[in-house]
Amino acid sequence: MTMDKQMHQRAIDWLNQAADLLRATLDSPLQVKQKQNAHDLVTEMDCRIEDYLIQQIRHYYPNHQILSEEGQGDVFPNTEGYLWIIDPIDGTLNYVKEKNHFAILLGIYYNGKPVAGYIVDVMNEQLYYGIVGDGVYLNHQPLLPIQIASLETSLIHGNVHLFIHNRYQAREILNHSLGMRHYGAAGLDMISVIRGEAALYLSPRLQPWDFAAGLAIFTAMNYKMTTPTGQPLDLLKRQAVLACHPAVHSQVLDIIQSTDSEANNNDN
Ligand code: 2AM
Ligand code: CA
Ligand code: CA
Ligand code: CA
Repeated sequence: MTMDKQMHQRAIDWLNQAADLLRATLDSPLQVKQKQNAHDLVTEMDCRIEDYLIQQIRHYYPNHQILSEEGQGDVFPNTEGYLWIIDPIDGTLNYVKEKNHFAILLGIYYNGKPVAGYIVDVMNEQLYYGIVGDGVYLNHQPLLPIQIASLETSLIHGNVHLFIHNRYQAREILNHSLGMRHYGAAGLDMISVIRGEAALYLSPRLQPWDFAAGLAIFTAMNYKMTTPTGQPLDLLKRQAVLACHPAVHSQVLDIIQSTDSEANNNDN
């Protein structure tokens, strides 16, 4: 399915409106609630951005399905027809504590296949999008990524716990690289790979709304986003994710599979 131009333009308009609202209200008092633990937060702005985007989609595309983190989308979406996957604020902890390093993520899928992905780096006013069959853009200009030659000459991105517990041979991967960086917002960590600043981003646990936008952009670029054992991602499941430049994907899979411990390596 090729991306409909009007749908693309609308998605961009809505994301820009949502990003404007987040910037304009940045210094207003914020209601913050804990979800499962002290690292897992939701604010009224997560819900307000989600509500705004969903209202627009429902108005213009009442037959499309919506999967969204804070629960205002469809309760049991499936992959039939169009599916919009939304993370209204990716990096809510950063949003609350840093007022920086957070993003709005949107992936558009048709029959389970990526059509387009959008990542707004809100405080840098940067809109990244990838259209499958077309290419990847930063603020509407074609993006020319920094070239990645090998793991040995590259930085990597990953969650600190991965390295503490050495899941997916993370320390071995790190030892092959020049070092590790991490934003704590999956969409922005994926941007580092999209820009060629890092060779890979590895996360032990991402929800569909954390990876759907990035997966569509990666697909548009012919980059690799799989589970750490190289399996395709399931759009409706929480999984471990390896987002990788194609030049290093098979080497990284080999390192991960060289582990003795099956328990450290399962994809869920
Ligand atoms: P969020 O801010 O939208 O929840 C942090 O490393 C990254 O993991 C963020 O993209 C964050 O997205 C996501 N994440 C998913 N589940 C999480 C959880 N239970 N606690 C904290 N971050 C989580
Ligand atoms: Ca969250
Ligand atoms: Ca997220
Ligand atoms: Ca979120």
